Amino acid sequence: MDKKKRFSQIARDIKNIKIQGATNVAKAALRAYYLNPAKKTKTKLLSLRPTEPMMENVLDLAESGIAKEEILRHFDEAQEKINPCVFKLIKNKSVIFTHCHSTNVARALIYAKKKGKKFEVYNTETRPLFQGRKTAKELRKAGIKVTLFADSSIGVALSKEQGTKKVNLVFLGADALLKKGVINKVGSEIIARLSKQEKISFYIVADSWKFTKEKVPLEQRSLNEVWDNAPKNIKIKNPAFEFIPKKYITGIITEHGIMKYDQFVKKVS
Ligand code: RUB
Repeated sequence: MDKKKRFSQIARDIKNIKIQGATNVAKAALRAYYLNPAKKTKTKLLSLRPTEPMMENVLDLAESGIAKEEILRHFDEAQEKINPCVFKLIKNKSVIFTHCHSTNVARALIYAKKKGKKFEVYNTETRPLFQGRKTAKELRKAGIKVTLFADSSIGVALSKEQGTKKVNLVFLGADALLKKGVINKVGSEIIARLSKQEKISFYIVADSWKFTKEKVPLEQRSLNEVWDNAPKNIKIKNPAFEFIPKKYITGIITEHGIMKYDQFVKKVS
């Protein structure tokens, strides 16, 4: 495949969420950028997922002349530092709740399992694109016990109702780390609020390169994802992300360690 075709393929896969999650999007965008390093390439890539500051941060580095391999190395190095922090927070027999699909969260949980922690995971299917199924399959393949809930069962799953166990920890990924809180998949804010109400520790697990001081737009996605061929007289909204204020966040785990949210902001500002 020539470079032009490879670029279009990656761009399509990012747009259609075949490549999803901040980490995978940033890595794929980097690969695509190096096929034709130019301003217009960068602009095109950034337009595909507007709520992804890590993609912008890595493309800025690429534009400034830093080698691809050097930038790519960061992702694994960050994850290797995140993993033991997540491990430390998990007690044996913990029930851990997560949402959507986050590479940072999934890798850390798989690491904890491999290192002998005994825990199980509750997760949501994450409509309309069902990224939760990807999480469930990945964790199950690693031998982790997983229970999948419809998004509308979040309240049941988090509040020990109808036969569910007490959730001890919530680990969510992030797309953007801002001064006053984080942006992640829709559904995250209600999970954060319920966690506070139920006194469940709520942690963000994320590479610090997702931090930005800029204003981040919230991506609105195609209405067909919610209801393909819906009757024309029904209005549909399909927001992809939402903001979680820092008051709900027990702590943030990045390659800099486990920190209070304000402490993290101070560190990276
Ligand atoms: C994915 C999502 C993930 C973050 C973090 O949304 O909200 O929680 O991107 O991911 P989408 P990671 O499926 O719309 O991209 O930990 O992989 O960087």
